[in-house]
Amino acid sequence: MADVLEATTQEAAEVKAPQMTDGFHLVIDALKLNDIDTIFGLVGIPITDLARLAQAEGMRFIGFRHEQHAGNAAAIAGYMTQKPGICLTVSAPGFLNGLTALANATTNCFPMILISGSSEREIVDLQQGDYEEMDQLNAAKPYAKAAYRVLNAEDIGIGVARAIRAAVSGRPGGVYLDLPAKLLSQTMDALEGQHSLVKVVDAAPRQLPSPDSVKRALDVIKNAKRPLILLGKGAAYAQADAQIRELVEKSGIPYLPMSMAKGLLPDTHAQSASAARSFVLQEADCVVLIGARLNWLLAHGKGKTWGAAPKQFVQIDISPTEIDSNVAIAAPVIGDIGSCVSALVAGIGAGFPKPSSEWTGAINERKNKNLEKMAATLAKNPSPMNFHSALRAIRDVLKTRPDINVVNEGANTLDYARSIIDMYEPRKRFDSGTWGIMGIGMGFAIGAAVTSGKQVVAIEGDSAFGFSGMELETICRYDLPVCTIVFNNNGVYRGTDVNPTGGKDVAPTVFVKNARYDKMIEAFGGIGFNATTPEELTHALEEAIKSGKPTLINAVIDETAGTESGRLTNLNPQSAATKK
Ligand code: ADP
Ligand code: TZD
Repeated sequence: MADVLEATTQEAAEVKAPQMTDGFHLVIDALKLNDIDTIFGLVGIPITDLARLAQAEGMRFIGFRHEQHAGNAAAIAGYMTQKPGICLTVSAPGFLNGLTALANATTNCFPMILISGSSEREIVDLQQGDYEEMDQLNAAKPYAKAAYRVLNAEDIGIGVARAIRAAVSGRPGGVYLDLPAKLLSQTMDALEGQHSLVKVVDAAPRQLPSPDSVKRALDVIKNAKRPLILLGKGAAYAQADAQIRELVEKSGIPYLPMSMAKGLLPDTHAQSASAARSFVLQEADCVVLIGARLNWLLAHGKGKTWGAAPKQFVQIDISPTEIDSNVAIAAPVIGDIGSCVSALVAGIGAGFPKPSSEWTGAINERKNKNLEKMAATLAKNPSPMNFHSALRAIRDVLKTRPDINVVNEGANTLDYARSIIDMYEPRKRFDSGTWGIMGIGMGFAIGAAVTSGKQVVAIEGDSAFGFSGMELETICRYDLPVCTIVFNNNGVYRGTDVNPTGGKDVAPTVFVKNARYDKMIEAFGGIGFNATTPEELTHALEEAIKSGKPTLINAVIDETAGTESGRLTNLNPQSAATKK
């Protein structure tokens, strides 16, 4: 094994010549054959040479400082492209660091493959204490859509093909592929090796909905008085943008986008009911869910959020077991979103009833009232800056650049940015998603920048930023056009809590006061800005975007401005208990 571990790329190349190949080459060849051109990862035993070889063979290897962020980059690349993003890690601890991202990808239905080197089976299974020993396959299983191990070089092609198909077909998710060190150095005849590779044909086949289910759905919609369409990130993922627009516009039904579905239709679209969200959720009598789950983000489809009006749900999803997960679904339509939405559109002829002007009028009235209220809040200029005045400045700059990718995490920073920053193009907003996870920031930003080649603006709470802040070095190393804006309010949620004992330790939510996050990026050659007013923030963001360079803006926010847990206060046991 020591020989394997110390093998250099040159040695690996020698093993290959003239008619032999090895596990290292077969893995790279299998990925390339399937049009995978980028690996996000972090090297070490036993996969350093795999990364070297990938680069030597023309793939892009983006090296990170922590595996979780490499995994998040891979996951968001998968979401953006419908091709599984690849994350490569070392054994046990590296694998576990990547596993968080794999689990998050599975939870969010993002296709990715976590490829990990692993220790020798003989030693791991007898628990004899190998270097970085761990039963990785079994550790991955509960958190992955599928998990495979390859033991023989001739099976690498099949292993990679299975992983790709599992990641992208049906409901997308995270797949684990376990590659023991010994496999990588196994040799075999080069020609046989080449023949063992598999080019996956039709990795995510279309799944047509049954005509009965389409008819049932159309009947439910037809009979509704106050219909609503709810677009989730599954709808954005499906890349059925034209069909979805046609459904919305042809039916005339008002719609609400979930956070990552913002921009699927521009947020300024006349039928968007975002500014009247609470009203439409309560008042609608028919809700057409398209690639959105009735999980906690939608209050499980019941309770106060959904009001007293009885509702019928139509749900379009590729996963049949999603149906009736929280409430009864009157009309499930199972299939891929493109096919299902097209089938619905085909059934909406000239005689199909449009929503009444009573319904759309009531929504518009509510929208206008709320927008006016919001405009008044946004127009204020408190000193120090608060979330609203800072986000107003960012909104106005981003309005001029609809092509920019937006990454967003934090508590207040996430909640306010989601509603204040309009999106105009699909798949440009990437955030904490289904788990409400902190730490996706720099990984998603790097993944989005590498995948799109375009500018990214990451709007980050100061706590949220801390989870992945070291990846600023990665951003600088690859000279990526990422502008990170840290909403610095001196702590988690806010910076004003005090230790009730009067002791030396600060309160659990408090950070170092007046930290200068902009100095961090300067350490790696990036450009830092410090902004204390909306005008300074506007100027810094404009400069940052103009430069196309790695930049970070330390946006100084009033430390009293935040609310505990942003808009999720009801999930805190303390506040829940007090409410009872
Ligand atoms: P959001 O958080 O935006 O509400 P979710 O992640 O909860 O969205 O829901 C996404 C849903 O989309 C999942 O139930 C998933 O099965 C579904 N989905 C993903 N891709 C497709 C597709 N191509 N066709 C149909 N459904 C899809
Ligand atoms: N750890 C992880 C991985 N995910 C989490 N969601 C949390 C911890 C808990 N948490 C939140 O839900 S939001 C948040 C934490 C730590 C940070 C909020 O502070 P912030 O944002 O500075 O990022 P605001 O805008 O100041 O509220």
